[in-house]
Amino acid sequence: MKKQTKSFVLTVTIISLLAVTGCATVPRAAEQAKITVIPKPMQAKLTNGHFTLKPKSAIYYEDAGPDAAEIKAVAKYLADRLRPPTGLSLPVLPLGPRGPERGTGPIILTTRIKKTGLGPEEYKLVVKPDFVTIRAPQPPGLFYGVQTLRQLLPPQIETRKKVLGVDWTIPCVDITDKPRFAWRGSLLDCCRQFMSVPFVKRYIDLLAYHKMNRFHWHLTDDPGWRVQIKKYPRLTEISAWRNTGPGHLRSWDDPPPQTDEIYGGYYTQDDIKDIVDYARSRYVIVVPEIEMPGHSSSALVAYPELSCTGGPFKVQNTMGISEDVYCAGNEKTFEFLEDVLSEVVELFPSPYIHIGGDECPKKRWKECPKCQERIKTEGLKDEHELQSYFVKRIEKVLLSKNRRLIGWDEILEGGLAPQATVQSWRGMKGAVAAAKQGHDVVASPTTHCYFDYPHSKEQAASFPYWMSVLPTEKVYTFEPLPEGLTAQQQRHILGGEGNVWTEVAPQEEIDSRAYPRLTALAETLWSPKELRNWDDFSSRLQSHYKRLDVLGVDYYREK
Ligand code: TNX
Repeated sequence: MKKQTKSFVLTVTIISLLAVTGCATVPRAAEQAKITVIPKPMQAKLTNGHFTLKPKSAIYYEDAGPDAAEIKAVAKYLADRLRPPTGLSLPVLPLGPRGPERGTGPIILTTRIKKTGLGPEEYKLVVKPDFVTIRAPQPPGLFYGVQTLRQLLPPQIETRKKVLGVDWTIPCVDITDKPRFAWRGSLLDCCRQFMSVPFVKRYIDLLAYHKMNRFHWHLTDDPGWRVQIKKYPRLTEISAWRNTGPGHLRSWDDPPPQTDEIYGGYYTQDDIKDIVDYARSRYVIVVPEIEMPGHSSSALVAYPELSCTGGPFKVQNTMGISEDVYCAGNEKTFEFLEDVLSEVVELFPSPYIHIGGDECPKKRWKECPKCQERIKTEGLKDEHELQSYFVKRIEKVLLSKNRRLIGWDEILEGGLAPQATVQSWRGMKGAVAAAKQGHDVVASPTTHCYFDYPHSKEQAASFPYWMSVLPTEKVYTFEPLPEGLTAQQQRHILGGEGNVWTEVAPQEEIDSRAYPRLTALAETLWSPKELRNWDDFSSRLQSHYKRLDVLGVDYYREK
């Protein structure tokens, strides 16, 4: 402990020395720079001078304490990002008690910072002419400091091959930053459209770039089951494939397709482990969604005995909601789901498992003797209470595996499961109701968070009727904390998500649905509310577009 304090003092002394000498340099053009970082940091000011990456620059990481390996990984991640465009292979070195070697133009990643009151994602970034330091109490903060650093460098830093003729210069800044909300997520629907593994990783990379930390992966739905479950091989042999060509799903009242093409795909358990690891190294938690009791008919195609009618069924090849749902009166349904969830929790370390729960038509349950019998024996009032019974049983399974249940706001109907978290999508009513009952909430109302909706009126003409227009400017007004909650209840609002449903958004159209709206959402979830200013944001966005261009993001171009 004593030794650490000593070396801390020494480092600070060296840093201060460097600072004093460095700041004396003559100001240059780089000082005209503005800080255009998205999401906007909590506090940021430009100081004198600029730092330039040099062939001798090195990245130093804190090599002590339980987080040492993770800090080194963040340092290596930074070196890996810088290498292709700059052509510089910056060495990644342990910081050591003496601090960095003089004259190396060091970038220092350190957890030597007074820890009181600092959250795990908080960081301080100081850029001086002779060095850069990112200080954070924990590795996620260091990672976010690195993301900010990327956005301070010239946009060409995102090129994956060597760029000549660019000064790799950073304006001197003093930044203290932390997120407003802990849950900053985005849903990607890989059921209506299958997305490749590299594409999913890139999606996660872009989330992390905007300091988002939850990837909500929609993996099962009527038009396709996408997760390999070893105990039930027919889910990937049969439920993952449907009779359509690629592209937009047709509407339920359009004529049937005149094609014998088969479309689909699934993620093997190895693919999933690979994606989860990839996300973990970017401080993104993958929250899987396994839909029940509705939006589940693809599973019933393979295992019709889990339905009320016994089938037969076909994997749905239209938009819309199937009336065939898991039978709530059949014990086999619960055995199946428990088996599925047992494999799911092995694949996903996420503390939360999303069980869907939305849009479950009650028609089959009303006509099903087994479901009616269940209603009677359990003393339930109606089919809504039967849904609640269903979700509560599943919550018990998840709790026994040390996981928490999250579901769409329909899980409020008929009574919430005791420890459930609610994802509010039909406006913010569900958020208010859940928080008032002492339950945690993730907010993603259709009004501000549905990135499958059209950006403009012109676009709306060719989109499904239920989708209202959602411009980026409106996303930017999203307020996750609803009115009418006490301070205590407000604490239940964990954050929000931007949802990219894909009935009419195949992989090649995802970028232009998600961006730039996701940049606006990221700022509403990260930055202090007092800093919210559309004019300021949209001028930063103009600079940010140059970065997205280099990253190859095919964002929607506002007219
Ligand atoms: C509603 S949001 C759904 C999704 C659709 C989406 C299309 C939610 C819980 N359910 O199944 O894809 O609308 O906008």
